[in-house]
Amino acid sequence: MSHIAQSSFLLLMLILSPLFGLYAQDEFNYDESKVPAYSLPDPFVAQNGQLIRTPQQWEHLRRPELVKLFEKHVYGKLPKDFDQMSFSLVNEDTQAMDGNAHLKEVDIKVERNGNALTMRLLLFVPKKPEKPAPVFLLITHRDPENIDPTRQTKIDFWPAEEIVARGYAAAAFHVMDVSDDNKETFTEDILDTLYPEQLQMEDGMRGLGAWAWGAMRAMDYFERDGDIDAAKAAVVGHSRGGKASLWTGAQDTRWAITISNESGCGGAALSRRKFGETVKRINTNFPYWFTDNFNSFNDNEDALPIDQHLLIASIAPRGVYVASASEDQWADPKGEFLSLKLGSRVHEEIYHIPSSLPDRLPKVGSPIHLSQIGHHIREGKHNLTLYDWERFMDFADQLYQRKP
Ligand code: GTR
Repeated sequence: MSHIAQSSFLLLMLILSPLFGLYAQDEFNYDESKVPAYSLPDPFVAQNGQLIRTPQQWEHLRRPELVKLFEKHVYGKLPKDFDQMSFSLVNEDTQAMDGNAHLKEVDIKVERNGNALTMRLLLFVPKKPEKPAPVFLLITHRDPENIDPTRQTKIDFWPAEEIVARGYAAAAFHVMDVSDDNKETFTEDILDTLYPEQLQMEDGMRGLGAWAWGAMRAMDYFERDGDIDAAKAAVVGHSRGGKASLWTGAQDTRWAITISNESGCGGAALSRRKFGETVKRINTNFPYWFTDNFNSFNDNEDALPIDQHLLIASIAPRGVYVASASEDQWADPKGEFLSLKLGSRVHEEIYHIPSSLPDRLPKVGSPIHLSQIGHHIREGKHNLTLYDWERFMDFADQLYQRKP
């Protein structure tokens, strides 16, 4: 194609692509009356039929078996072995953000069988009001300029200045350091380098699992940094990052708060509702996010031994926040809310943490913050915005009993 023909073709595609996107997404169900009847696996009955009533039974039987079911059928099992892990401060600025923060850029290097993977963690620690500071970690797949360490570019997707102003450390890493968000190149980082055998396994780690692995390595660092209060750490992800964030919090009990922003299918939304994005559609478009076994549930959601409310339940008794957006029907705000409501029954009935959410979907712009359970639906489109972050910080203030 000539340059001119190529650019007019690209222009035409650009103009038409939103329409194609719309038509493609229109084939999916957005009509509540067409949601099929479904029954969900019970959080309180173990696979051997035992009723689960106590924290002991939850922690030693039901929760571990749920995590195993999600490993086997959805996200794959995270490899835990490595030979060495080291942390190096590659850049710092003790006077970042006009002197309000201490910037640390840390390389986390993990070695196994003579190979190494390095991921970059970005961290702004507030100077006030206290140290060690509680922290929010963002798992991001968006343009790296969203987490610009120089702060020449400031985007609400990661409002680091506002986070620091409220006394929280703002941390982030880009998923491409661990596994590219790309069908063709997703193996190029952790999978090819550290754990190639995972690719041969039907329940091996894939993209989302790799990103959760990255979040856990960031936590390994927080535990070693005296400026950070690792017992008050929140993991946050938007959309595909939110799926990874929930999978992180479900497995790794070190996180005080797990936050899902518009994570939808394969995240907070119930798969059996088939509202908006479906299991088949996500496996078709993003085969590299989930383990191969997840394909057997394409158009076959009822056969899943779990649904996403049990991912949220696996986080209990720790904090969980589910955020949706009113125009983001693709991610099924109602399915996300139901998952939170049903999953947080474990907080309430096993741990007696007040978490009874209303029966009906809460109104847009009316956040609910009940000790360990948070929810809101923001007005607007699929995105992570300052409004969302402010609500997450309100929730953390209340949970940690900090003065706003
Ligand atoms: C969409 C995908 C969703 C969600 C979203 C995002 O294309 O269908 O599952 O993850 O991308 O990450 O923004």
